[in-house]
Amino acid sequence: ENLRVAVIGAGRMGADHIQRLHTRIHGAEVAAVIDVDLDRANAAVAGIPGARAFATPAEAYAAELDGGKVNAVVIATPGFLHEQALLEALELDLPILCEKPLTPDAESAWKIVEAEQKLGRQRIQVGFMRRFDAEYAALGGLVRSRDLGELLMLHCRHRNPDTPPGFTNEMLINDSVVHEFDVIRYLTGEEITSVQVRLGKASSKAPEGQHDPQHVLIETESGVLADVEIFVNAQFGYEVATQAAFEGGIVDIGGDGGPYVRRAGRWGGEVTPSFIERFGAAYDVEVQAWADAALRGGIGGPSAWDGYATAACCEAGVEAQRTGGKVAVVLKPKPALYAVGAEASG
Ligand code: ISE
Repeated sequence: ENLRVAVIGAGRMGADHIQRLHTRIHGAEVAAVIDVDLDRANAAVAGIPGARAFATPAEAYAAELDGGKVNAVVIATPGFLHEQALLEALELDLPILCEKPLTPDAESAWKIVEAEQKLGRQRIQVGFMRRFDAEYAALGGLVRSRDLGELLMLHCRHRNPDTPPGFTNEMLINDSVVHEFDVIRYLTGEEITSVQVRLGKASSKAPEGQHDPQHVLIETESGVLADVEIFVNAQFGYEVATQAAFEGGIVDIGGDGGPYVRRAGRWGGEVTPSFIERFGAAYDVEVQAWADAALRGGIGGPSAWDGYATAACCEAGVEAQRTGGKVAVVLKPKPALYAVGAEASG
């Protein structure tokens, strides 16, 4: 039996996942698309046989669709809307792929962890797709192999061309650096213990209310330091790259690839335009891993615990943005449900 997926939110990420599920993912099909903007939901299901548009998740869950009821959910609404959608889907015991962030703060994320514990099994996979990027996965393997000795430092560059309307100063942390929080935890296998933010010279290209770029300093349990340049109005294009310093060598990942062209007295190549292209292949692997695991009743990647831990980092990061201080990240004890990792964590 296939997964009959309801996709909640038909914005940029939702529309991308809908096409992915429809054209590239095995064992899953788009059964319903939910958006408060029903026109947008209708546009997203056009061309997908049997898929129907709804204005609310409750209507989609109640509907008798071709092949039966919805039996899995992808949540791709803005982060502040995730909590309610997650609780509703957990109530129905559906497998869930939730775009990042799980929720925007630690308290609401913990509520989700508690609801999942009550259910007694892991149903939520969080959309931290970088773990499924071939180069990040290879770097993770290198850390675990100890081939280059201990990992000591990470230098992360996270640059976006510009920001959509409504992108606040806090979202530099909650929506963008949240990926570094997750990937640093993934690479080191450790929790993050503190976050510090320095605001330097600001770009005049940043919209009102945003201080851009920012420099974020992150420390893990064993003392690995990671610095992040978060620069979300960098104009030139999209870049997510990391340099890792080990005891025995230096590793770079995430540089632009593709054809290197020499022509008419000039050399060059194409800059990646956005995260959709940069992480397209990673999203495919991520969603396939989720679908495969969901069909077996599990999750295939980062868990609600990862969503909670990164939410706690974000909260510390936003406080650090405001105060300029070094803010400790304090986590509640990890529940036994999350002691065993996902069957494949990317
Ligand atoms: C966006 O929501 C993403 O998830 C992208 O990966 C990130 O680069 C961007 O900064 C976020 O706004």
